[in-house]
Amino acid sequence: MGKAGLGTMKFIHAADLHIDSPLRGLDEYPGAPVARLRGASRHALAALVDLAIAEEVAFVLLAGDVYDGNWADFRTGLFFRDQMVRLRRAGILVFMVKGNHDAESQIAKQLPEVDGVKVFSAQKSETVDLVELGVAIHGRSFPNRAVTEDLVPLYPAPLPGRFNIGILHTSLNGREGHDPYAPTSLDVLCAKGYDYFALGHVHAREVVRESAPRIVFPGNLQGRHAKETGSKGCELVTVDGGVVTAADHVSLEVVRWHRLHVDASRLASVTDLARQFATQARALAGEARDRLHAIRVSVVGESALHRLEAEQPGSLAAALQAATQDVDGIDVWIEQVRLDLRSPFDRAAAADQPDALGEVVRLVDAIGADEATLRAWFTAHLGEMKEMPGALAEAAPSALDLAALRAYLADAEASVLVQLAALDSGEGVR
Ligand SMILES: [Mn+2]
Repeated sequence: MGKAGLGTMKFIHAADLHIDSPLRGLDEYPGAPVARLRGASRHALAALVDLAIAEEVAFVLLAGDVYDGNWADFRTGLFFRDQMVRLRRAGILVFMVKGNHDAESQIAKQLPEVDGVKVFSAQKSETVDLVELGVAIHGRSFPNRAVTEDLVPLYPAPLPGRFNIGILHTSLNGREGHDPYAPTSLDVLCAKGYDYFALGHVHAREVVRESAPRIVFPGNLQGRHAKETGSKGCELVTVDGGVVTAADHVSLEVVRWHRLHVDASRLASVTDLARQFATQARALAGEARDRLHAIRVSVVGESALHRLEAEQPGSLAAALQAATQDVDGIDVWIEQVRLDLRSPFDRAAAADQPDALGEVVRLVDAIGADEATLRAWFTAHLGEMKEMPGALAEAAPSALDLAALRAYLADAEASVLVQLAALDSGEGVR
């Protein structure tokens, strides 16, 4: 497998930068660190360039979707160009293809080319032979957004005696949540005779094949929302004698997204909740203390907190917000709080009682008996509700999943039970 006489070199492989991705909906989150979130894709690219210079890599591969779409104005392109100039000054080459988001037809604005930055043609596949490095790089850009054919058979044959790299924007044989562009298969890639496939398009990092050839989706450089969680960055690859001898993910994101579940079943107060959250947030951040941690929190379980929230809506979100004040040395922003709580309550015993409480429980059981009954009831009664939970107000009941409907039903039951309890204790709801 080795190619005798080839020395040691390093390169970087990244994809899906989505620079200046619009991050819609941020305005709906009061207190969101909007500037940090909006600037994150740029700062991550600057960090990539810093890494390339520090590691003295020979070249950087960018496998598509550098841009999210046509630039709102020239500043997006000028920022990227400036980073490319930094690489050129350090003697580092760049090879890139255009993906579906930044396909030739998508980007109307133009800027002058940068020496040392090769953008592969959208009309035909091409090869760049780097004789001194013993590397051949093959690539092709997307001419338009929806490339439906397999591009790999159109890629050139490997050059003998070279470390052959293919840069390709592709959904491979299909990846959940990603449009099926330039589909291909592992067999087709393996049969090509290359040494490394630098893929792009899929935002979650995936080593599709370890070696011969090594095939990798590096994931995006910076997560854009709470569904793109965890460490994001690039691949730093070392090749020695024509063989990959080291290949590591390097974390470059400046905002790291998380989804955090807090089990509230043993929590009885807002202080308990804040302490539990702080412990989990510290564990999530780990050693990555130099960046913003954006967290979507779910508080779940059968808990006394359910009644507390029913009595004083907003208490739990405020407790979590307070907890971020207590987490020293870690920058935490809570993007959203989702509650899926039930009150501890002996429902079976209550259902047997001939009182108002028993009647409520029996009614809720009847409504929730099966999915059809539950959906029919929600559809019939939505119009009568004056104060609907946020998500219910926006969504049609047919679009909500069963778990969500059951959670709303449980919430409704808890609210009624709280009011009944208040009547009992003489604090009647007037
Ligand atoms: Mn893409």
